[in-house]
Amino acid sequence: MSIISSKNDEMMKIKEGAIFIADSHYPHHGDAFLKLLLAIEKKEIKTDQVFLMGDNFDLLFGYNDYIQTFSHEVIDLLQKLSETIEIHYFEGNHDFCLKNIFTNMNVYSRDAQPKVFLLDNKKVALSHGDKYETGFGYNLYCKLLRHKKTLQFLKLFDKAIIDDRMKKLSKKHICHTFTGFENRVESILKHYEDVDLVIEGHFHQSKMLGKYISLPSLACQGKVGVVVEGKVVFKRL
Ligand SMILES: [Mn+2]
Repeated sequence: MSIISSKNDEMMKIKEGAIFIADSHYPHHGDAFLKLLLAIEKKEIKTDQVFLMGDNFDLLFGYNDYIQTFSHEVIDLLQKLSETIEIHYFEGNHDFCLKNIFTNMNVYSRDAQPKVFLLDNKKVALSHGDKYETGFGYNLYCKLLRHKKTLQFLKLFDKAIIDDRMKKLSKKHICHTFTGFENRVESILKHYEDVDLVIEGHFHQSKMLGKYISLPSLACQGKVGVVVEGKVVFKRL
């Protein structure tokens, strides 16, 4: 399996105090994301490494200036923070094609996920969480939608369409308990037999099931993942 092939010494490390921020769905579902980033900027919260695990924006993609106007405060702040802090951006299904917006970060498209990091000597696979067990239709949709030329030329995201999409997203209920989540986790974990830990967002469940960590959604649970003494814990910061 390709994700496992890289040697341990080539892998990037997850640092003590690293913060995992997932599914903030900014700007529609509260401003916890903005507040958290401001606290990091003011060094009220100290960290050297931030993992943005996807869907931190309710809708954001590259090659389109208009979409950035909804979230410019947070985009500016992230660009600034990325000059002094190591930031890894795992694109989600609401935020993608971001390499040109966040040029100082390590940005991982859905195709580049999962990415395996080391936490002490443990192999940890990181991804947004919509990579496996999603079905053919979803995969095709993702491929098309994330294509630069689609975004540029299909006019799928003209101003009126973006306005309509933003309005619909702002009314969407995003915090649900996933019934049968254990079964979904079990099938996801079949893709990860050779890693020690899997960390994903996307599901908004805030649960640890064996070696699977379903991160809290900052919008739903108001928490993030933090590495404390080599372990990921969920915290309200
Ligand atoms: Mn998602």
